[in-house]
Amino acid sequence: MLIKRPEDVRSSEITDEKLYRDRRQFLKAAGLATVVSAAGLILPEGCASPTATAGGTAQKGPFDTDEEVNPYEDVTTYNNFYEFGVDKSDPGRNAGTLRPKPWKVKVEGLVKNPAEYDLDDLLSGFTMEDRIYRMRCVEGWSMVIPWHGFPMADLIRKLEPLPSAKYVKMETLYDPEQMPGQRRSFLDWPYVEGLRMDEATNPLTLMAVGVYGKEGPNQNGAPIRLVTPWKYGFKGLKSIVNISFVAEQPRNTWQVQASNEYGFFANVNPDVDHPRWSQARERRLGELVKRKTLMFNGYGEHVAQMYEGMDLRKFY
Ligand SMILES: Nc1nc2c(c(=O)[nH]1)N[C@H]1C(S)=C(S)[C@@H](COP(=O)(O)O)O[C@H]1N2
Ligand SMILES: [Mo]
Repeated sequence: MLIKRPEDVRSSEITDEKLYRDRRQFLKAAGLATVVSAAGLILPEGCASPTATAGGTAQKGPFDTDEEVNPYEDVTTYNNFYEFGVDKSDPGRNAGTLRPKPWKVKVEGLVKNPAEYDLDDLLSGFTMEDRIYRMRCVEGWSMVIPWHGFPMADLIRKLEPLPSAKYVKMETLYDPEQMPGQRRSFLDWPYVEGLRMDEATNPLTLMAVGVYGKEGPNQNGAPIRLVTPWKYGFKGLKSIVNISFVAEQPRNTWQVQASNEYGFFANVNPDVDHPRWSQARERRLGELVKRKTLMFNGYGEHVAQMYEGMDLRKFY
């Protein structure tokens, strides 16, 4: 498969990315644990405490993979975001029409604090972290992405769902003017996804506001998107405008589209094939030889307990 690479990635971004990777490589080679600051600087552990720097720093967390991070160019030019076209290169070229600021998020349903929030207000008080996650798309490709965001559990704690809330349902913006792909109705817009409450509050689950230590870009789901690294990529809905707490399991977009091919849970599982292709292997972007796909994408120690007693062949 050939990957199209548009020429329009700004050189300053490429430089940022190169610096970021080179520092990581250097520190890895030197055998040093790393501390990633909000500004993208990496210092040997011990040189900075979490409160030492303006803007804050975050220690390399227990969830970060040590695998090589994909370049900024991969992360921002090989995307799935059908609201901007179905080719992997479309979102990077077309997502400029999205206006991520100002942004409103409506919170509704079984929750103590329903309201239409200005995103800045909703996020006030949250500390952004950088987390390096392995990501796996149902189509068979994978990437390692440094996300910039905060645990979804923090947001849920702030919103205070009622005990009757069992699931959280989320929706992407519907605005064909900003998202021209929505003028064609091959998907049932807006894109919808959901998580069971324990999944939403799992420490791995992130609300990302950007990649590579800063906000944006649009093609990755600005200004706020979901990241669940043990699930196939389609669970990670982008550009969220609605969060509702519900009692029943919601129908997500791909279930509506093809319920024989896509389930609600979408946990990465090398033993359960997609009806049209195997899920046993994956192609990491930038590599030629395929890798074996890991159960729960390698995150079993953090998430497997949530599915104990469930038949994961039935609940795919
Ligand atoms: N709104 C919306 N969210 C979406 C999609 C989409 O088409 N629309 N594609 C999903 C799929 S299939 C994948 S693999 C990931 C890709 O995220 P990335 O481009 O940031 O790597 O976004 C997911 N979120
Ligand atoms: Mo995907």
